[in-house]
This record gives sequence, C-alpha cells and structure tokens, in this order.
Amino acid sequence: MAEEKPKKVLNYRDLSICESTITMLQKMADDGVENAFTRAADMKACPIGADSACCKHCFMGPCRLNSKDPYSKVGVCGATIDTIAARNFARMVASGASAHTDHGMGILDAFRGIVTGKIQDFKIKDEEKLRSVAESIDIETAGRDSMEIAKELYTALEGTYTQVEGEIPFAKRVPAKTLELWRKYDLVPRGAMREIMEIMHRTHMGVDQDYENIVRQCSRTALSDGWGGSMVATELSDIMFGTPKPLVAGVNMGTLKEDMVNICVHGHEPLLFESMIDSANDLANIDKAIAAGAKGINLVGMCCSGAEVLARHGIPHAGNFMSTETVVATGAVDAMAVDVQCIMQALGTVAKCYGTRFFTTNRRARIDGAIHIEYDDHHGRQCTDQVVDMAIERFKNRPAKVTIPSRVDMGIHGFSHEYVNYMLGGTFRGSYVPLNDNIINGRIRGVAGVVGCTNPRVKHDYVHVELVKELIKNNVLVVQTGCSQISLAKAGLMKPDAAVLAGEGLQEVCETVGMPPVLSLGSCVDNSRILIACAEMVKMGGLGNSISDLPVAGCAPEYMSEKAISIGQYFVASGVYTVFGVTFPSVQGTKFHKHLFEDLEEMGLGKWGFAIDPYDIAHLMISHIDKKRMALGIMGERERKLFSMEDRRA
Ligand code: XCC
Repeated sequence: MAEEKPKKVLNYRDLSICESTITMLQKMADDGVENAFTRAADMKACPIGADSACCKHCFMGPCRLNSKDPYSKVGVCGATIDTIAARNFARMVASGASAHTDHGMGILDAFRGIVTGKIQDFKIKDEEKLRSVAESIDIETAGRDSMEIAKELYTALEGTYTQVEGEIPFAKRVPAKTLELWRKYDLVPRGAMREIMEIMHRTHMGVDQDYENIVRQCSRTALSDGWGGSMVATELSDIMFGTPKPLVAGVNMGTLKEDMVNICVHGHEPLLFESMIDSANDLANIDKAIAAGAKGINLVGMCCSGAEVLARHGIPHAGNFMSTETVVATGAVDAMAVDVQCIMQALGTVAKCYGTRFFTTNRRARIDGAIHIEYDDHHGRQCTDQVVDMAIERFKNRPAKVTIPSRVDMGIHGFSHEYVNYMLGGTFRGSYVPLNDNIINGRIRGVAGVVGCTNPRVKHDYVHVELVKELIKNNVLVVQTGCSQISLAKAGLMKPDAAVLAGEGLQEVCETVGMPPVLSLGSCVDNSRILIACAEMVKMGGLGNSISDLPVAGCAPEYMSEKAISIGQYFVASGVYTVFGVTFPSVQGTKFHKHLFEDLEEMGLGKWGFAIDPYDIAHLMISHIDKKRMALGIMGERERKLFSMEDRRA
C-alpha cells in the first residue's frame, strides 16, 4: 500500500493578512476540516495549464507544448502555441462573458416581469435612473409615463443579448473616438448570444487559427459583457432596487451575531438577496426568531451578492471569496443561501461539518448534498421564507461551538458614478469637471480601478491592500469593486480619515470633499460603473478624446475566475492598461503574448500587463498614468519619480 504523504505544516500568517480568516483557519485545522488554502498547498498548479500551453479541443490530443521552447512543437493538427493559447484565452473570455451576461439576463427577466405586470414583489424604485438610462440610448422621456418608458427600455435592452446584427444599445454611451476605433477594427459587439456563439465556433478544432483574428473576437465578446450584459445588470438593478449612495456599513466576520439567527447570502444576482431582505425584515419571521430564543434575524452578505447590497442598503458583509469557508467555520451561520458563481463545492462539506443549513436556490446551480429550494422572481418569498424558517430551526439546536472573531471594520460604501458626479460637482453643477480639473492640475495623478477576486495562490488580501496603499500614496485615486473592495474595507481604507495615507494632492481633494481615497462601487458587474465614469471623463473634456488617452489604469491582482479575464479584456479593448497578478495564461516571448501586451496598444486600444508583487504592479500602473499625463501635456511641475529600489527598501 502506498504510504500517505505527510501534510504540509502551514503558517496561516503566510496565507492571509485577514485576522478573522487566520483565526478560523486555525480553528478548521483543530477541527480537522479542509479548506481551499490547505487544498492549494497540497495541490501544485499544473505548470503546462498555467502557461496555457495545452490543447484539449479535440480527441487527437490532448496536446502539450513546451512553454520553455514554445515553437519547438505543434499540436497533432499543427496548431501553434499562438493558436492554442489564443483559443484557450478566447474560451475563458466566452465563459466569463457568459456568466456576466446571463446574470444580466436574469435581471432583464425580472424587469420584464415588472413591465408586463407579472411580477409584484419588485417594482421600479428609481424613476430618475430609469429616465436617465432611457435618455442615454435616445429613448424619448419627456411627458411620458414611467411604465411606458420602461417597456421601451426593456425592448431596446433585450437587443444586448439577442441582436444578430448592428451595435448593442449601450454602444451609444461610448466616447465617439473610442467607438470610431472599434468600428475601424470591427469590434463593436452585436448581441452577446451571437458573440459568445461565434467565439465557441471559432475555437472549435479547425476553424479560426490566426491568433490576431481570435483576439479580435475576444475583444468583441468581452465588450458585449462590459458595455452589454454587465452594464444592463447594473443599470436595471439600480432602477429596480435603487442607485447606491454612500452609507456607512460594517465588513468582517464580527458582523455575525452569536445571539441572533445568522443568515448569509452568497453568490451574485441581487434578486435572491432583495427577497431575503424582505423575509428578514418581516415581523412574523422576526417573531419566530424571538420565540426561538434569538434577539432577531441578522442578515450578512458574502462575495458579490454581498457587495451589491452593501452598496445599496448597507447590509453588513462577512468576507470575500477566500473567507467563504472560514465564515461557515465560525459555527454561527445558521443558513447560507447561494445562487450562482464563485460558490466552492466544498462549502457543502464545510457546512455539514458545522451544522450550517446550506441552500442552493438557482436552477442553474445545484450542488450535490445541498438543500435545493428554487427561487422564482414571481414568488421569491416562498424560497426565502423557507430558508429563514430552517435557519431558525438550526438556531434552536445549534450543534457546533460558536467562535466569532469580533472584528468589524466600518467604512463608507456605495459610490455610484452618479454619486461621484454629484459629490464632486454638487447638486446644481454636478459633473466630472472637478475630477478632470484635479487631474489636470496634478492633485490627482490619475485614477486606478482595483478589482477582482482573492486566490489562495497568493497571500489573501495582501496584494490588494499593499497595491492600493502604494497607489494612493502616489496620489492615484482608487475605485473598487468585488472582493477587492472587501479586502480594503477590512484594512480600514474606506474611511475618510484614510486620506492621511494618501499623497498630499489626493489628501487635499479627499479632505475638501470629505471622501475616502478609495471608493467602493459595488459588485463585479458594477465594473460597468467604471466604464461609464471613464466615458464621462472623456466627454467632460481636457483629458483627450478617447478612453485610451486618460491617465487611468486597472488591475485584478489576486484574480482567480474566468470572469476576471473577460473584465480585463473589455477594459483593454476599451482603452485601459490592465495589469493582472497571480499568473497569466500565456507564454512570454510568443507572438500571442506580445499581441496582448504590446500590439493592442499600438492599435490605439489598451494593453495587458502582468506582475505578482504589489509594488511592481503599482509602479507599472503609475508609469502608465504618467505616460498618459505626458502625452496630454499635463505633467506640470511634478517631478516624475520612477520606481526606486531605494525607496522600496526604506
Ligand atoms: Fe467571485 Fe464576484 Fe472574483 Fe469575488 S471578485 S471571487 S469573481 S465574487 Ni467579482
């Protein structure tokens, strides 16, 4: 019999900087329960797969090329490393874009239910936003009834998915020069369904075998996500559930309460969560919880579902992706309800170990061993009331010992692009002029979007936090979404007094406006808010004519999902320099790699960058911002300080 390999001894402080997560990792070790950190330590990532140097698109293979000598071999069909890597990359974009656009489609379905009168549980909450979104795609609003506008908006936005030719509706929001460039290269997306279908066809064995042509389809598909499915998800969610405005809310595991029935919602679409909010606030349900001996019902969010309701309603957030298992290990979660995306299968096992009731609720995402109660927009409460009931039952008989790390980090969340407009310009002169002015005068050096997941292959939260600190220290205003913003909230950077960590210029702006140097914008589909903010900055004037002229950069330093690849590609295709950490699925020195990292910028688009170390990432982004400032002629008196090893050592 083969001898069992001894497990590695892990120092949890090497794995995360989140004290709550570290405490719970120790608890899980004591309880003999595995988690993604321990599994990652036991499973070396496949080096060929990490370089995207293998192909399994047909059954003459799978073929493996040598990433150390990438042109020494081709696949059985003759596919080169460039074709293989481009096809793999394209399928990642297709998968990521599908996730976001299908999420958007789910929101569109609910919106259709409202306009046809078939859904009563949701309604149009933000009429002002309804009108402004309609106007942005040339729908007449003057003197018209809201429902009439909503019906026309629904029909128009359906094209985001189904349009077989022409340009998607939100292409109208793209700055003219950027749109012109997309038209020149045939990048303007048709409906997402068409683009995703085409990418899957092209990457089938024996179809598109020209990496540049494949990347073109990657861009068009990714744009159908960013300016399409994701943007529809954000805009319609705002219309139905309210556009976020800054509010104070708590983040971290201390948001769980020992003496209350704790219900955690994890996943992505806000529909389940909105219904759960109703159930948790229902007096009859609260009475049941009190009768069971609890002080009430405590609802917390996780991952992007949590980020959306954190931004919209100030619902507390228990942790990001790499804390999902450790949150359950507190023993305090009476029920966890999930919908779609980023739900580790292992959560079912962890929930079983700690007696947490674990529910799948979406027909598209069932997990072996989970209790499935299907959520339906028409009768949402039927699902969420049952979850509440079963959570109360579990509270009455909590089997596991409860250990809740006490930390709660309060911060300001919910900066929509509409609010940024208002915050900087005031009610009567709301505009991006003050932001552009402060960039031009150099107080703000540029804007960085720091977004995306956490990943056990790098130290949890560490890369996000150090990177953002370095950016603000260098006067770069940071906007955030997704799990990244939760990392920074836990580090205390979403408070106005975090401005002391910013460079002098940014600090001055933050103090004048009373805003933190790091703005939390919502979930990952809400990256579309960053696209709109970029478009507004261009349209406001003074910072060039195209998104690619702006002194901005993006980054997902701890990403793990294919959705991040789609997001990265739509930012790049929109004109933004986008740096990824952890690993990058291409072989350096190949034509495909050069195409992503250099050629796209020469075409007038953005480009990809890669680094693992947070300071390296920060200075790649800052150098790019300075390059754009130089081209705009706004470097001013500022001394251009390049990355210095001396400073870093200090
Ligand atoms: Fe998922 Fe969206 Fe990534 Fe977090 S950031 S791990 S994709 S929950 Ni969106």
